[in-house]
Amino acid sequence: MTWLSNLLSLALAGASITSALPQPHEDLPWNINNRRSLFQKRNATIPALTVPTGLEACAASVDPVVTAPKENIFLDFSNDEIKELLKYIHDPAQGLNLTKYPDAGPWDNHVTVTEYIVPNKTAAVAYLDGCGPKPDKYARVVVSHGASGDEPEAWLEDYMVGPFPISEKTTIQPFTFAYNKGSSKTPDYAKDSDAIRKFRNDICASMKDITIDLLGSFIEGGKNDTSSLQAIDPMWEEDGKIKQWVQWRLIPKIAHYSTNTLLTQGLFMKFDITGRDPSKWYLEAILYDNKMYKTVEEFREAWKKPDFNRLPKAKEGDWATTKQQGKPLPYDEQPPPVQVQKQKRWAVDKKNQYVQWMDFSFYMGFARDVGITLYDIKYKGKRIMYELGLQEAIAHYAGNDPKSSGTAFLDGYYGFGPYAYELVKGYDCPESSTFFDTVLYQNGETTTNRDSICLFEQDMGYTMQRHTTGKYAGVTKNIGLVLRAVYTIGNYDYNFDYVFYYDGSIEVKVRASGYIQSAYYAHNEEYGYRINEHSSGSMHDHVLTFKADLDIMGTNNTFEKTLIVPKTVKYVWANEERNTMALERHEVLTEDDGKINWAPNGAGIYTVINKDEPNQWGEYPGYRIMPGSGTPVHMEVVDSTILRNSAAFGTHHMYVTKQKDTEPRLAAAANNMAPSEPLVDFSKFFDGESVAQEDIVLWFNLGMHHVPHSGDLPNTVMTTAQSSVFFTPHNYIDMDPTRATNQQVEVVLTKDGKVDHVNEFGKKEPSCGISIHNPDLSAYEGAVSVSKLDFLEYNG
Ligand SMILES: *[C@@H]1O[C@H](CO)[C@@H](O)[C@H](O)[C@H]1NC(C)=O
Ligand SMILES: *[C@@H]1O[C@H](CO)[C@@H](O)[C@H](O)[C@H]1NC(C)=O
Ligand SMILES: *[C@@H]1O[C@H](CO)[C@@H](O)[C@H](O)[C@H]1NC(C)=O
Ligand SMILES: *[C@@H]1O[C@H](CO)[C@@H](O)[C@H](O)[C@H]1NC(C)=O
Ligand SMILES: *[C@@H]1O[C@H](CO)[C@@H](O)[C@H](O)[C@H]1NC(C)=O
Ligand SMILES: [Cu+2]
Repeated sequence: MTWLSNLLSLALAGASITSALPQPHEDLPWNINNRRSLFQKRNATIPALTVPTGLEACAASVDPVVTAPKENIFLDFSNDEIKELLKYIHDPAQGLNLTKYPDAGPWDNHVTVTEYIVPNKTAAVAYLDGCGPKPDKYARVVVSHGASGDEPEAWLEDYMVGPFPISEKTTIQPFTFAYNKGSSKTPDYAKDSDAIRKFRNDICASMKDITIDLLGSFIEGGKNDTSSLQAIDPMWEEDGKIKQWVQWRLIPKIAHYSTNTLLTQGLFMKFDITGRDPSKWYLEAILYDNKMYKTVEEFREAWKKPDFNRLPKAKEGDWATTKQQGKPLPYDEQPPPVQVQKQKRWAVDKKNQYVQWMDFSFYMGFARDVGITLYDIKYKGKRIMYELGLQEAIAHYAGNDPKSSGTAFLDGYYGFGPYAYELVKGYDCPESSTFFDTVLYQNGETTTNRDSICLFEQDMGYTMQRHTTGKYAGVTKNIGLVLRAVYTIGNYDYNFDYVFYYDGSIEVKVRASGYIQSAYYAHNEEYGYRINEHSSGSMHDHVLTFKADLDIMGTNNTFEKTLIVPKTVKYVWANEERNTMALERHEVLTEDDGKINWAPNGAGIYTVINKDEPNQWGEYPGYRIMPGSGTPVHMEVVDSTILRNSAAFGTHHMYVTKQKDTEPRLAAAANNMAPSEPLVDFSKFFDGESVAQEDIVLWFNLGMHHVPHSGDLPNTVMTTAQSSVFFTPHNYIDMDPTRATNQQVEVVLTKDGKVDHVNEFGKKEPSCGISIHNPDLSAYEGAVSVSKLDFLEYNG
């Protein structure tokens, strides 16, 4: 028997252990070795617990279902529609001159993203509210153009294809309505990445003797390479030329751990890779120990001199792996509390990805660039938000070296959607969650991530409300509904939660984990803590921008700032002035005042209200946005030299603009390729329009100033790497809506302090036991990609 082999019987509510019945359990492949050796080392024994009386195993329960009031018009295409689309655009008659993705080289055109275009709000709302037809379906198709040999650069171009299904009415047009650049074309510097890699590798190979001496590693471009090059991101433009700085990094060797971002080395190289002709590319500089060399020869001359200063070599080690290590913790091998739930209390329409919980309902959408978006969020039957979701995520680094100083990821370029991997049951989400698959289409393939979104109820771990006197004790549980996805973009893992509460609040929360992108320590003292022999923590800002299109009792809304200000007042009843405080109400009237920072000292209330619908006391009903966990941040870098015109949403904590069908998103994936000339420049959203009693959109930032310390090794931990805001009803309902819940108790006392009676408010008793065990993860799978280009094979 191992400690894994417990079959515990748990009461249904509150997860309190009522019995434990040891049972043999199949060995699980995933953690048994570590855990069992720990167990054996400590010679712990599990006391045999007795079977309780009166609790029977739960019968299978039926999950609540609901039928979405309308078909979900925010869902991506089906497999069949994507096949139809691919076939249509690959048809030579359409003139796109496409080569099937797997066969396409850098000098061919091929399709990258094929994605459903979410309908315009105007059309969508008319449909949802029952006064309009189902909106026409259109696709966004991104083509990587490499075939036109006389162009100076390869380029990406977005097209709008529709309506669907394909008919004579279907056209292919440039997709420009949502791009305020006025064009949907962007240079595609990634097109020649193979040639660039070869070009760089050859130069690295020519200095193998030097790198083996200084770094203990080399690059030749073969399987045996012990280092790799990590380039700045995005691409760097200097006087119209394209420059690329790269940093050397050790290739990890220890097991499966992706430790490479911790294995940074102190050698940097700069290449000019302007244009598409590799014979015109050249090495421009080598940087080692903060000294620049123009050529390999110059570097070699310096290296040969006896006084050449050698910096410490980067070394891999267990410190960089996330495996279990360190002294075991007391009693820690015993099973911790786990969350179990027998009867789901939320209803789902799986086909329509529609959810209903307590007084909330919403639809889900899922996109390549931004992952999950929620649509048509209703509370007590009324829409409070038309749309809520991520827009873009910046990770802006700083450093004395050209790699840290040249890196500011715009993660939408890589996309969140493709990296929503299967969630690990019992760890990422309770096993009793409702899981959803996500599907998306790029490069002619369907990628399915099974069980990559989870939905579950949770005891929030603190009470929603309570009060005690000598006469009674009244306490209400705080149960929330959590919608969760985790996106692992390269080295970093972002956990996104949308949490719904009994009091009508919605929390939007991001937590981060994964490997930091470290810097080589030398000369970086001002840009991070030294966290081991060769690494600096490399300071950076995470700024994740969201869109919240609130509609409070209709679309005519106003953003109000109510400041709490010190004030000196002479009251009629007082003899002298007194220093006190008061409220100061400001309405944001135009977009000119639409860039907003949280007031210092938290002395501000920020609400979206409807002035046409005052309540019985003359106050305007609204939803308030307020900071939750973490410190609210915007980008600390001003006018980023890296991001140029692509980060106008990082300058403040939040923004208010007028809703427009032409401004559905504040960024575009390809902005990363041309930061000075982005497809969408958010600053252009501000053109002085009225936002007083108009359909307004709130864009807000979550994030953190991340200055990694030794505790970020090997991975950042989520306790402190988190940030959230709440949206909460504000004069929106007459009283606290949590009073309606059954999940409260009232202990009423007699005059002499004895229990007179206990009010249970119609709660059901736990009536059966649930077995708990460590989750069986043997069926866990990564992303599964299936080609949708089969038809091209038949066509030859
Ligand atoms: C655990 O048990 C083994 C075998 O009974 C014994 O040799 C060993 O000393 C024990 N270890 C501890 C830490 O008690
Ligand atoms: C179509 O693309 C191929 C490369 O895939 C290229 O050789 C050819 O010139 C292109 N045709 C036209 C008309 O642009
Ligand atoms: C959405 O609205 C814009 C602006 O009115 C229009 O150009 C575009 O065609 C509409 N999109 C769809 C999918 O109908
Ligand atoms: C890699 O190293 C092995 C063993 O030293 C050698 O046989 C092989 O040729 C090397 N491969 C390359 C591509 O250099
Ligand atoms: C919104 O306000 C405008 C005037 O600013 C008015 O014409 C329109 O009818 C209002 N819409 C609603 C839904 O009340
Ligand atoms: Cu970070």
